[in-house]
Amino acid sequence: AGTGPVDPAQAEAFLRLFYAENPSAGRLRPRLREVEAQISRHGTYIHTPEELTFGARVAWRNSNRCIGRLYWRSLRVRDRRSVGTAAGVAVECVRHLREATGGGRVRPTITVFDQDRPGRPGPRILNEQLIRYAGYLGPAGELVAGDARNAALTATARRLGWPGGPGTDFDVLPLVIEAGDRPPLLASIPGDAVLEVPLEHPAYPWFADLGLRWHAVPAISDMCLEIGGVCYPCAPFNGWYMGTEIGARNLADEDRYDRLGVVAARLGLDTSSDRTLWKDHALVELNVAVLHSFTRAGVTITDHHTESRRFMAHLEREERSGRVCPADWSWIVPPLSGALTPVFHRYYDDVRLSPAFVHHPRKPG
Ligand code: HEM
Ligand code: NRG
Repeated sequence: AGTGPVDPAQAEAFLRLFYAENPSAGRLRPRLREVEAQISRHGTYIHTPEELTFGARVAWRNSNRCIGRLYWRSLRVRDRRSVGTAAGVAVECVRHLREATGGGRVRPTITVFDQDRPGRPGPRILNEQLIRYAGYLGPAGELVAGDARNAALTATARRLGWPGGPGTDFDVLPLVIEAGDRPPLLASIPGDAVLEVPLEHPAYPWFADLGLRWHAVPAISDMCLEIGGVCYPCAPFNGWYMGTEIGARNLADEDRYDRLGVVAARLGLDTSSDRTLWKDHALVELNVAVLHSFTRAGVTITDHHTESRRFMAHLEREERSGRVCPADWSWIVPPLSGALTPVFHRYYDDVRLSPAFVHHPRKPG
């Protein structure tokens, strides 16, 4: 991948996989010759729309860290390979969000933009996800508001001319998009393209006063989609959330929103010692609030028990299809009640398969 020439062996391995799993696609040989010719002439080749769709779905199937892979065949693939400008990427990302959000009925979706070519990289989105909350730092580098995880991106956006948001804990950052040799483009996302859920608790009316909320759609935008040696550096994808991602990590981690303390205080828990398990208690109530609020708002979300069972079904189905299902235990096991879920009680084959989503080296800034 990258911006060097495509390795013909990787192209061939992908085409063999494509024709093996898509018997109605016709004959491998002529396509193989065509692709070899394209590579020797241009250093890269162009996937057919069918190859692209299959490649993106299999990249999901091959995501070792993802527990949500049961529905990999249903991924919607938006082929926007003709879009290579930063402004074009911005427009299509907003459309992606609207279509994928579905008014709360979240649809797993990927938009694929222009590919890397030798000496000519495709566009890139610097944001880790399409929707990210700003993290504002004070003079001593301390967090003043928002999500500390996004402090660097917030600073980058400021440097590029973003005036900053209102300064709440949940200001949505603009997209920062690179294409060609131009300086990165800042593109704000219209508010009506960002569905959010204010959090409340089914039993504690005070919970709503904490002012917590989260966005409906997790859309990872900084991973490269690699198919048959071709790298698509700009290919944002989304599914829906598993509640623990928000309740047991984003809002609970000490270097994120760090809210277990306030929740415990409002619950009246004894926080004088770790051994009272006040953190554990607060964590459960926070996760109850996340699942309850998304459900009440009509926004798709899954819980870790359901998703673990689905993943076990996925493993079985993959085995029956004669495939290994690669998985990374440390990412698959949920960060809450791990041993209560079936995915905890076994080991996995953590091999790297292709097509794949890969983290490309982050540029400084
Ligand atoms: C990671 C769930 C859809 C690709 C994860 C993680 C969870 C998850 C819980 C671990 C995240 C973390 O610990 O930070 C789900 C659910 C989905 C879904 C419930 C609902 C449909 C998708 C889709 C794709 C995908 C549609 C791609 C087409 C990935 C990848 C990772 C991942 C590449 C690893 C991200 C990284 O390395 O940072 N998923 N996922 N997932 N998922 Fe999924
Ligand atoms: N933990 C991250 C999101 C990572 C991917 N999770 C998904 N992906 N559910 C967070 O924002 O909390 N997905 O494509 O659905």
